[in-house]
Amino acid sequence: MTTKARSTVADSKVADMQHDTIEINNKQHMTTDYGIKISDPDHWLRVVNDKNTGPSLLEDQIAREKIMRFDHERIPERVVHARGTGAFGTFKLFESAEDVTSAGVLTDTSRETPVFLRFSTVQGSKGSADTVRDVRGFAVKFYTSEGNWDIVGNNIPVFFIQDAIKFPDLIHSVKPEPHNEVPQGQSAHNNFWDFVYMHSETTHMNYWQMSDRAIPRSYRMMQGFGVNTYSLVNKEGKRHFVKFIFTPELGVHSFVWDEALKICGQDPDFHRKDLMDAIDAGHFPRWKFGLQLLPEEKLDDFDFDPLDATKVWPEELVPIRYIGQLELNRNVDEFFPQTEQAAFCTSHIVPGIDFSDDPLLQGRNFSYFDTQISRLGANWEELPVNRPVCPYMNMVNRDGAMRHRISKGTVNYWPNRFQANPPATPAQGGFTSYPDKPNGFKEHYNQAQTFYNSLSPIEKAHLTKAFSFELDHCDDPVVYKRLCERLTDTSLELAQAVAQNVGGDTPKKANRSNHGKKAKGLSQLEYMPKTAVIDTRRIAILIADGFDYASYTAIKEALSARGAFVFTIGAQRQGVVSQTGEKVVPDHFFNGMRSTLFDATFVPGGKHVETLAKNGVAKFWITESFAHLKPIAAVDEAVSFVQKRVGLDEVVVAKAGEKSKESYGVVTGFGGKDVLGVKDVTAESKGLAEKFIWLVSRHRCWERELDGLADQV
Ligand code: HDE
Repeated sequence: MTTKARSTVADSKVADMQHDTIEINNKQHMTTDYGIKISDPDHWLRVVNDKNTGPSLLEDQIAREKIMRFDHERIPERVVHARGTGAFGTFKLFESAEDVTSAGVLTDTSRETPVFLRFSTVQGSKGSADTVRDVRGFAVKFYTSEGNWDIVGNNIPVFFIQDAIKFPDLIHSVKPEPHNEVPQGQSAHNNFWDFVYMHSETTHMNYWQMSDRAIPRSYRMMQGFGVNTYSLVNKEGKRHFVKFIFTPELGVHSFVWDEALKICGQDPDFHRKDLMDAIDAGHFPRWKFGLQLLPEEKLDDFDFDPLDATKVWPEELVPIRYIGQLELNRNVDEFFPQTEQAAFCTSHIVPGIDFSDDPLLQGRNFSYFDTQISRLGANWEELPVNRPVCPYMNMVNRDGAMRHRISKGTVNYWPNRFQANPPATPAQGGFTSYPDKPNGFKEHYNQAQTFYNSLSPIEKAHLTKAFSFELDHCDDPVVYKRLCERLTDTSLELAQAVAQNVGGDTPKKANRSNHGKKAKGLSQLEYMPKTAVIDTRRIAILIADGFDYASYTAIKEALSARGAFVFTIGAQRQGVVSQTGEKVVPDHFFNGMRSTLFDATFVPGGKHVETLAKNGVAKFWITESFAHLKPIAAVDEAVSFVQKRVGLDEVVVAKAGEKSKESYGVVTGFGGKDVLGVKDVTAESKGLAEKFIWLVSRHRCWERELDGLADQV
């Protein structure tokens, strides 16, 4: 038995892990862990009487190994970011940054550096749902030729607190409450919002967390931010402060809230599967890798402290210089050793990269190493997924539970009489620290206001709803009333709307006036690809017996040719027969799926609409897709089916004979397969299929919500 076909991208990490990889097959007999062949894995050794009953014997060493091994299969889950998934890939540099750093990984454009990336949520346990409202982790391990370099980032560029000593308080407040271990996978509860009120420095991050960024459509459609400020040091010893940024090729896209909520139940592994499926199908997700660089002497040139992790460096002041590309191209072979045991440390840097005095980073540098020791043991860095691909040896660091590397030689200390395992000078690649000076931070609201001001109207509406949802789940009036008051520090309009929804006193005046500033790169709509990219978008085609085969095939081919993942959802999976007699075996039957799991829906013509019109799932599919702002297309007989399900005069459909009409993201037309040919797709395209593809590439039809036609989001 072999695992599913994987990409065969060759890299040094693949070669390294081969040493520890065994292929399970039907030729190798089952053995115990100490190597003897097993003849009966199914029965415990017993003393039996003539009725074949009797006690089990402790003597059975094979049964005892099996059970006791099983008893100890679990390790502690991560204290935060417990729920996650990862994949391997490659980092390529297209522009050397040697003007600012001596690090080989950022200067040698001929290299391909293997990477492992783990995505995660923060609050929930290991078995919690993927699509909760939460910050997402974005942790990258670069296996460089000079040692491992970890960027342990998030999909939001700022953090809740400024000082690492507050981290246990923050996490205790957001995790399930101590008296009843409730709620799971949510920040919507008294303790979190109580903490937020008590710490005005959380305001900026809070705005991001309540924005659509916290309900991403896919891990492949999120940005990644290193958040903390690091340093880059070049050959001449000159330092630049730096922030690391990853921007996805597919754009930054999110669910609508109702959909994210439902998927938690309908498919709790949605993001995990989405990533794996895309990689398995060869649609490798890619991110541009960028640097924001600040020469050391400019540190004091701002009206905020650049080393404060609750602040972004506005792109207008510190532009992003994109210098490389990260691609994920290989799924793991086994989850536990390659993802659960993957362990990151902010303190893992390579020469040419250094820390800054950001106190949050300084605290993290202590915490990560420490937590890995308790989660995985002292030798966690020897585990296959964690060990470097470059030669490594430290004869002082040895022993400890589960040490399995064998160091030959008679000394285990430095200095020693043999000069064995000598340290390296900087010229030989030895790491040296850059000397630093301290700083301080006070102001907490300006950038939250800039974030709010920079959002599009639709994003502002979602933010208002998100704050309202969270505070509606707080039943202690002290919590929600004080929070509504706090919102007036950033936006009176927001504070008033939220207070009305959740029952706070409506604030009459703002605590601080709005400075009116906006900044680039904060609204996620800015990252929309300019062309009609529908790569990996999940599109459903609904059919029942009597569907029009020609238009079904035409649209399926057209969408698949552009890289979409097309799924046929039929009345029954035994087979659905078209009106011209062709049989199609659907991927799923109606009740096995829900509209929430797809980005768009197409309904071909044919008599099958009579069946669709009687099927509750099919009917609700269209209604719900419309409510979730998704593109819907229908041809011929299916036009009136869709029109009825949408049921709104504002949404105008094609009249008989009309080839194509688009209204509020609903595309309709008459002419069977003849109206489904695809030429160039642009915003101006008029053809039915082209219009549909363009809409899918825009992700959602926001006009529906803005005009009040879909208020379920
Ligand atoms: Fe973490 N964080 N963190 N964090 N964090 C952990 O380390 C911690 C912070 C982040 O996929 C833990 O291995 C402190 C910021 C990610 O394995 C722990 C502070 C950012 C992951 C820890 C922070 C992060 C973690 C738990 C405040 C974004 C998952 C398990 C000073 C830049 C990594 C573990 C993975 C995990 C501590 C703040 C991101 C306990 C003390 C800021 C993506 O060590």
